[in-house]
Amino acid sequence: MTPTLPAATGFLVSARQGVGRAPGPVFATLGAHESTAEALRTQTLDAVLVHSGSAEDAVARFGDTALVLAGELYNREELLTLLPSGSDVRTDAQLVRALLGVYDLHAFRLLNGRFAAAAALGNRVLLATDHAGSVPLYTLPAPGRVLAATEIKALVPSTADTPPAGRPVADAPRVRRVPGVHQVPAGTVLDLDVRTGTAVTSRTWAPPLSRRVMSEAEATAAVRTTLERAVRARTAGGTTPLVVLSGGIDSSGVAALAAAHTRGPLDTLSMGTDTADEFAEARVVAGHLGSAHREITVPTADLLGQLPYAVWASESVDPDIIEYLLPLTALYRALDGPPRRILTGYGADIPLAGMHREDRLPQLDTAVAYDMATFDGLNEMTPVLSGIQGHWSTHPYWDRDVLDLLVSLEAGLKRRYGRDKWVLREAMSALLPQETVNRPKLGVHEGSGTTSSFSLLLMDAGVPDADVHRAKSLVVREIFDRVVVEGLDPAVVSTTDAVDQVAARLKETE
Ligand code: IOT
Ligand code: MG
Repeated sequence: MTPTLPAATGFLVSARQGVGRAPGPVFATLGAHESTAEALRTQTLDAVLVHSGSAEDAVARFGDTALVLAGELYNREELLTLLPSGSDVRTDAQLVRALLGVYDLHAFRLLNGRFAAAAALGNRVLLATDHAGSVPLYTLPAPGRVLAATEIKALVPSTADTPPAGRPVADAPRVRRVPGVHQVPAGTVLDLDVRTGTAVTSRTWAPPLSRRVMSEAEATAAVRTTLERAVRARTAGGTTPLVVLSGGIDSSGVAALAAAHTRGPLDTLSMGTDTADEFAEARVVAGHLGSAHREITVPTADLLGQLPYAVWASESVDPDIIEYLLPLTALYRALDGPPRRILTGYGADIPLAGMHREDRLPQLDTAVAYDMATFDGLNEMTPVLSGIQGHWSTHPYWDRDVLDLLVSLEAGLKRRYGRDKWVLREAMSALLPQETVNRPKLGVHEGSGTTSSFSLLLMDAGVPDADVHRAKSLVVREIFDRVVVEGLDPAVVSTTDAVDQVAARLKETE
């Protein structure tokens, strides 16, 4: 049974040996805060959970082990078969805790989910991400005290609370301008000793490097079945999901599969701006599926004004990623009302090389290999994006099983008969109108006019054409320093001020 939201959508934990105080919780994720303290034999685990009503379900305690989990699992049933029958396991946190008892940190190799976890056992602290690092996790480890949180801003020291000197963590990248803070990589467990603050890193997942040869029929059937299972795992239960629908094959495929698992009509939502939209294409799909469909139009000036919210939520400094996330941020912020479970088509273009508009197979597979080797740390899948409005998002194409399958298909199945994402289009062709199945790719940054209007804003401020991309990067960093490092409210940070500053700085250095 999948509730609307997971038990917790974020956390700040402090594991320590002696006495001390945990820092005050600062999150962009909206929700009630609940504090818990678990006193173990040799350490205390303090946690602040962001939750929507059942915080206790996100904590599991047994003997000398305590675990907190933000997010959810998608392979509960198969995991339960690994435990003795009659095991007292009701929540995902209890399930992971029980698996830790059997497999220790190797339990994390078994999970298909969207989560970040922190566990205290003996003198150890385990910090774990899902295979994709889709719920970002950060740590500030020091001798005697390990801090960890799902948002960087929760680990930025306030002036009242001078941090202990952080320990370097091998293989975990440092966070820009926040001393001592590291990001836990995707598909990784950090095994820290709370006495010394030192960490040993174990990878629990890696993108497939090999490619599988399959017949057309075999490949399309596998894609259909695996994706169907991923959508079902994300929609089981009583709540009607909301699919954010562009009318492209990725989100339309998710919507079609979700409609099949939803009692009553599915909810779908599209956004556009005053300069561009894909409303007509999305309407075709909504009409075909009989969904309760809504359209939201965001004026372009408003859209660009929300850049500080996109950076605040994603804590990403990659300008291309921010351009994909900005229209989605605006969409989620406009989604008033009770918390929703949101399904997206995000991420399909990465294993299928949909962004590359590439006809040649060697180049296509180079793009897949490159993108799978570089996604970590970009935070494009973060749940905080919709979390700032109290919603929970999940991305079926980055389900562990779907991703493993899509990445590993030989390139000729991804590009075939002159069509991009062929195997996905073919797998979905019975469920969608032919015009949707055949529609060429249009990125969200293009369909909403985000890329061009952001460029225009910079050029109007005097940035020469050739410097626009670099200027975007500087603007995003400038905003990151305000809303993440300094902790300013995004409502008081202005995109145009950041643009003007960057334009002036570029002029000086000419
Ligand atoms: P795109 O594939 O256009 O959009 C991602 C998802 O956002 C869609 O599947 C849909 O669920 C939602 N969406 C997009 N446009 C709208 C809209 N107008 N209204 C409502 N919902 C919408 C960028 C991209 O092209 O997004 N994302 C790529 C890959 C990123 C590259 N990252 C990387 N190399 N690490 C993707 O695969 O999604
Ligand atoms: Mg897409």
